[in-house]
Amino acid sequence: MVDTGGTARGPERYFQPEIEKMGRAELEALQLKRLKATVARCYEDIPFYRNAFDEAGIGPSAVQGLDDLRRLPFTTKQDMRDAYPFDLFAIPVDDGRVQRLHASSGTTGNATVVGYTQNDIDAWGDTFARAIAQAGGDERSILQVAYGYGLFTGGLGAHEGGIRMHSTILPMSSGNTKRQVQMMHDFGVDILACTPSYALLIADTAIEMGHRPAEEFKVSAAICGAEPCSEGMRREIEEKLGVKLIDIYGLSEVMGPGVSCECRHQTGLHVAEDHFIIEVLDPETLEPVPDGEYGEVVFTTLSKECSPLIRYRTRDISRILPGECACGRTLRRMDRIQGRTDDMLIIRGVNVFPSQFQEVLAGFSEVTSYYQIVLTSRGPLDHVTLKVETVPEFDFDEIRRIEDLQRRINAELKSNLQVSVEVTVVEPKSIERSEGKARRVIDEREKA
Ligand code: DLL
Repeated sequence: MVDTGGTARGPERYFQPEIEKMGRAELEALQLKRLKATVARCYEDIPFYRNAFDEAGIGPSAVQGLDDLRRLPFTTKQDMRDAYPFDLFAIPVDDGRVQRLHASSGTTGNATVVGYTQNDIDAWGDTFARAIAQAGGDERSILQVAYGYGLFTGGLGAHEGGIRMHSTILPMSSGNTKRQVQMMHDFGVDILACTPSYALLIADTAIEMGHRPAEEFKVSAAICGAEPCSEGMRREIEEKLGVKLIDIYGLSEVMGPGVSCECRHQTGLHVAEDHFIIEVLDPETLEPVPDGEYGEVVFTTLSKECSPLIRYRTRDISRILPGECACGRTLRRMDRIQGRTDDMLIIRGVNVFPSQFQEVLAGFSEVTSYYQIVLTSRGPLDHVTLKVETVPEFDFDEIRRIEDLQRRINAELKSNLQVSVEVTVVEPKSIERSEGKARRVIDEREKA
């Protein structure tokens, strides 16, 4: 753990400053060296890639510069499903080096399975340890891991970060929320790691239990990811818990939490560019979009031994944020995830992401961050109902106030997103709570 430099607001913390602040030319040289090695290994050891390269008429020596990445074939989630369970491994599973397996939930089709060697686990831990430093933590921190442990990468990814940082880890996993609150309070936890939905539930539960966490608890940061969190929801969690919420991104196919993470300036997520190359592409043409423009995020792994991936199409929508960050890190930043190409709703011809509803709701002090979008069929048309919960102080007995609030939210949605939806405000606690990723969209449309 190294403290270097300093800002008006206290010292900036880094876990691996030699990498996090590496000059661009040196970083790109490191990326190129690792990219060449990854491509060679994929070609040698994974028949899927050898075939894909051969089909594209390129050999492993095709990569001479970072720009040559564009000539390489893509990998999709379907490719990973088709490879179930181990066909995309560069190392045989029984070779003695594959230490751990994680898998996505696989609600539709086969799960995607990813293997980790000890080096893979260490690199993963390093990236989460950077997140701990970015949240202001160090080896003296008590880290409460309230992401689920198991095949989901949240729990064990955060846990590895705690190990690499030498923090004290409280491996709670998700669930048992009152106990989470009690231990957070009694043990003097200073960093919470969980999904934003769960952070909000923990905050609300603490308040219901009679605590004033923002004043009484030692917790000062929350490292939250795995699902979108609007700025309004971020503020609500920050105020209720008295923390700074750092957004962390990752996906099980590529590594798990730590692929990118905000620093305390909260102006975009620094990508772990020593381990991954990020590209942002137009999802239709698959051509790169200029920095600052939104597109589909594509990652190539640079250091993974067991499950390397070339140009993995994440379906997540973001953009590269140009310019330097005040924290001194040179690792480029991606914006917070706007949505996924596959969760976009088309409402009467207008494309919207569920997260855009969240942003509009953030402007209303009468409602909370608990909302749900219900899709139903009305004849040939899709009907959209937005259910949103009011704050406890809202007077539910006054029908006129309810109708007025619904009308105002509806008008705001119309002017911001150009969509017309039925807004229903509901009483506090009527929307299902989540200990992991919240279920925001309920699709009850009749299947044709
Ligand atoms: O959610 C890994 C993770 C765990 C990330 C804990 C951060 C913290 P998956 O279950 O495979 O892995 O889901 C990956 O979740 O493609 C995004 O659509 C979404 N996602 C992940 N992080 C964020 C985030 C984990 N910070 C999918 N903001 C990704 C918005 C996120 N969406």
